[in-house]
Amino acid sequence: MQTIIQRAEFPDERRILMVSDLHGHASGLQELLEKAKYTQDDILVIVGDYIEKGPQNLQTIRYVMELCEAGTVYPLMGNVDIWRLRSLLSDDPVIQRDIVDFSLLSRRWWPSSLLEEMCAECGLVLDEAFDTQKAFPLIREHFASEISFLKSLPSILETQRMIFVHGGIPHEQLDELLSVDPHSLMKWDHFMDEGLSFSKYVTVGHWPVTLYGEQYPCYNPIADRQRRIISLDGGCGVKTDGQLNLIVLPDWRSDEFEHYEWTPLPVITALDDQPETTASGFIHWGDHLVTVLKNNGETSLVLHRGREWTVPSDFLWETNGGTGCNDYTDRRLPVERGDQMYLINEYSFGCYVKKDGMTGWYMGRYQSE
Ligand SMILES: [Mn+2]
Repeated sequence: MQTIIQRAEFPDERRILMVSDLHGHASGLQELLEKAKYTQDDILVIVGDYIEKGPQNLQTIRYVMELCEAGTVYPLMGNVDIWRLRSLLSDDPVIQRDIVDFSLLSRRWWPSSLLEEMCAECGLVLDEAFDTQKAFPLIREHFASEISFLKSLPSILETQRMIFVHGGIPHEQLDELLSVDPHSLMKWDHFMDEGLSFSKYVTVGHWPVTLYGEQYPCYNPIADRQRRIISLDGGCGVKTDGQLNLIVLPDWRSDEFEHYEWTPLPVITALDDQPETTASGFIHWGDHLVTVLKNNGETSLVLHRGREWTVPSDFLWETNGGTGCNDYTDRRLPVERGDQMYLINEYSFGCYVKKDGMTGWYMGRYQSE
């Protein structure tokens, strides 16, 4: 598969909605579009990664296909999408096996996977003995329209004032990118840390924005207006406290936008005020290895970068490299009685919650919605 550049002109006075990294959350997208009162007068750009790490993989592809039929929608390809396609379309058993291994392994963390759903729909059994040489021709035939939809997706969309790409671009001479492997434009980790700036707004997904934070987890989109980069990925499906982000521009010439979020977490209402406390830091993925000093049951005392932390024991997981800790902050969020929040986890001493896109602690009483 090659880099595909699509060029379009956005008409004046039409809203532009942007979303990325759906990762199998069709109903999340649907709820977001309802929140934003999406109509067929709007333009919708979906910056890639439709599948895996969520419960509704086939449904998400089909929902996006329907949206494309009905309105002005620009879907782009993400790194997970191209990775899956390369497996499904390959005749090499080793490359084919990639999707099988992922799907079997992903049962440990996620409710479903694309291959799992494809097999269920075709009456195939997905297990260690799965024979890709036999099954793939069936799958390619049964899901011909979904596969050809994914195959058709461009790597880059360029408009008058904006460029959209799942991971990132090194510069704006886009035609020079026609010869690079499109996967490198889709899987560009830490894109905002490259120090690049652009003349058109470059909107990306892929890298959960919370990983750019230094003090505490925050999942709201980042808009760097000086360097002209907008980063959208709220880590939905990847992080327990992640969210789907939708940005709405009133018109393609606008610098300001509205933001909507969606998460499957339950909503609670605070019954007490709580003053904010400063975070003493942020343990996050990529720098998540800790040493367990003491397991006290519900919590554990761990050492991270020379500092002792008390973290809930259910944040800890075993990896090949040692013990990992999920994204964690000790910050207490500023809360006023009556505020609504999402409940991530409840402990005897307080609740780990999310409010206004930020994660932290709330130690007061609450009421469930
Ligand atoms: Mn991605």
